[in-house]
Amino acid sequence: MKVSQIAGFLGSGKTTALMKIAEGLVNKGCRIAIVVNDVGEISIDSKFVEANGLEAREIAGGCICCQIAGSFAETLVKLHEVFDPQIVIVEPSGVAIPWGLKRAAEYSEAKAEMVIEHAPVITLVDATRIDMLLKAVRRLVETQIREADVCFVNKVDAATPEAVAKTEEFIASINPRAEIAHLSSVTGEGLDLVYEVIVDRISPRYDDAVEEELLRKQYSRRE
Ligand SMILES: Nc1nc2c(ncn2[C@@H]2O[C@H](COP(=O)(O)OP(=O)(O)O)[C@@H](O)[C@H]2O)c(=O)[nH]1
Ligand SMILES: [Mg+2]
Repeated sequence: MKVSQIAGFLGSGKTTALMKIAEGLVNKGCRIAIVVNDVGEISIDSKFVEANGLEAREIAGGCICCQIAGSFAETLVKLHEVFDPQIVIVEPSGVAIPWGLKRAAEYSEAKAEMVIEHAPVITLVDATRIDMLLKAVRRLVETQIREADVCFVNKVDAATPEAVAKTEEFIASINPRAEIAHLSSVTGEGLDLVYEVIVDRISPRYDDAVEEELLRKQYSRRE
């Protein structure tokens, strides 16, 4: 089972993008599950399904959407047993750290006969609020960018070219190895790349040494 995480600060457009991505992948024939913090946020025609303690909504066309029940690993095990998705797309809480979530996902292997694979970690950065992000929650956004494989400058339909450029520069300064692209859930720009990243690419498994290095970088920078 492949786990794909879409990180980003609160309000950066994760839920909106996730729904578009799930719809697009379902149309391509993928069996998808979505895990979010709050199913109530999602307004979509759906019917509730409850199985094995997993409270979920089935969204038209073979996509299930659920809230984390118990631990994240337990939720993955239940999804595997109940729905057997090829790809689980996760919207972590706005303050989650991507590498920690990788490890949490791998814990599920001890609880069921399954192997977890990771899609590249995607981080969305809201270009329309880049000034606020840099001022108010810079450290957190830096961490999400540093741990990303692909960063999307999001809401490019509504941001000024200056804000888009500033967002790109910020991302490149924090994580020079990340691929940077544009995304808009309104116009659909960038969605094809998201599909490719999630379906065709793989990101390394959790590794203590890598996390140590990320932490070292984080805490050796200016205070
Ligand atoms: N203009 C524009 N607005 C967006 C886009 N994606 C999301 N939004 C809006 O941004 C707000 C926060 O989106 P949401 O998906 O709930 O963010 P989350 O907190 O990261 O899940 C909502 O009002 C969305 O309608 C986008 O691509 N363009
Ligand atoms: Mg959300």
